[in-house]
Amino acid sequence: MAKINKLLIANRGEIALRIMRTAREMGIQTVAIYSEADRSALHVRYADEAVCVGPPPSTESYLRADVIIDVCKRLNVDAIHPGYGFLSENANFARAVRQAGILFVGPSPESIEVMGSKLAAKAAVANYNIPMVPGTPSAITDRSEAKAISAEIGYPILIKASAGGGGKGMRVVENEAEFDEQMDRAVSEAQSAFGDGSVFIEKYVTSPRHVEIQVLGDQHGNIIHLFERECSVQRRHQKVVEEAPSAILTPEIRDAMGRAAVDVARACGYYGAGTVEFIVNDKLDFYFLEMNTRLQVEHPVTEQITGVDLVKQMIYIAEGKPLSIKQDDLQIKGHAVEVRVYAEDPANNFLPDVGTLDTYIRPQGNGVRVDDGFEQGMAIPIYYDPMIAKLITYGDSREEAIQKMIRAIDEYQISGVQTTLPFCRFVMEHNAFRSGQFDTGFVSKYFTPDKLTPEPDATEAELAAVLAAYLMENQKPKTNGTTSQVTTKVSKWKANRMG
Ligand code: MV4
Repeated sequence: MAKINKLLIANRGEIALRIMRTAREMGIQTVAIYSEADRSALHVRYADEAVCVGPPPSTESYLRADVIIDVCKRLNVDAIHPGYGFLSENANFARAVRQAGILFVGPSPESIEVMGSKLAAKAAVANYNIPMVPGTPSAITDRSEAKAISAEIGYPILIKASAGGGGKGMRVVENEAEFDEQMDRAVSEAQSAFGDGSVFIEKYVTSPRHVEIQVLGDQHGNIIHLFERECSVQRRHQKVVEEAPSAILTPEIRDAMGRAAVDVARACGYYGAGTVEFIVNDKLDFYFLEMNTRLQVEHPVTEQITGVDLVKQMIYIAEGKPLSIKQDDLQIKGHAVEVRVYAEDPANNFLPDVGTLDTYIRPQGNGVRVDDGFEQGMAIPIYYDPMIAKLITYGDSREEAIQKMIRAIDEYQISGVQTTLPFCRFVMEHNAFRSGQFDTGFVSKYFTPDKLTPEPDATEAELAAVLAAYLMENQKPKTNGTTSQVTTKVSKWKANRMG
């Protein structure tokens, strides 16, 4: 069994820090890589060693597989954690890492490859009785055949790119008259975006919920699931709010989805942390869509409700250890909600608003977790994803987690850039969200910029502070000789501490 003594994190920002924190707890040395835009980033300062791998554009730095592997050889790195995005789902990278004799903290290149193709994934799970949306099992080659199948399953249908993901290369077809035009678009989009024009057809499930199951597999064939995350609050395929558990699943459906997810993982010989994505319709029928072969942005909500450190498990798995957690050991405790804080202006069509964090004060207190990679005074680079932070709250119940979230959002102080915090507050306050009765159409159905409650401006806040100070002053007990004893008497311990 391998022992990882030194880990390189091939990523930046909050996830690089998140991974390094666990590595440090495990006594593992950490190596950061960074681009010229990230010289003073927190992940660079946190690491035991840090190496600049190139200019700001990620194609010249965070995506330079060759440079990163060279750094590993030079610094005697045992393993690479890719985080999410960048090289995390690149089978060729995972293969090159393996060939260089370095451990990849993630699945095998073969699993990444199979799940990277929607059609290969469908083929892989074909023998496992996994519920799938009716459609074509392979790439469309014959249009008249495809039209016949579409007529049979019934319009509307979806044309999806096999190499696609996250909604890219997807086309809704309402009726047969639109078929050819949408087909041409889908194929050319898929060809130019992924270099692979293969597309397939699925019945269009209207207003679905997005529910995903976290799985962990070891290299000995043991696979467990860590329940679901509800990710239906999205805008343009960008998740905004995630929670665990889902407000709508019954224990029976949760169990069935969990078992289906484990089967999906088993079908591709999966090891590491992975996420099996399902859509759920209004009758709570669920269908397998795709598997993400990485640690996901929203993993903290699963950690909060299970008490499992997913990064720690990933590292053990990469070392070849058998899973120490059994399915029956796991239990959902409490409820967690995550909101993504982006440097985007929700009042202006979520336009990225990069700039400097003139004020940056995190919320604190019981049940609040902030995963971020910034400090006050730092600039948000234009080259990367504009996510500033993930704000996660945890409570005994969904209601408590939501109340904590509203409190935490109100405590968060950010100036210098517009953020999605007011939008997240809108979601938390909304009846549809509160009741749990929402789907992937939530944002387009309910949100318009006029729904944002304006944040108190500076003059208002100052006025409030002055007023508060005045009121406090007038509430102080009148001092006299008899009470002075109470305030001046200091214990020996405290006096010593105060030096
Ligand atoms: C679907 C669907 C409806 N019917 N497939 C979008 C992202 C990609 N992972 C799959 N997606 C969808 N596939 C069928 N057969 C609706 C979506 C979809 C969606 C899925 C999850 C979360 C948000 C979504 C937003 C729009 C469409």
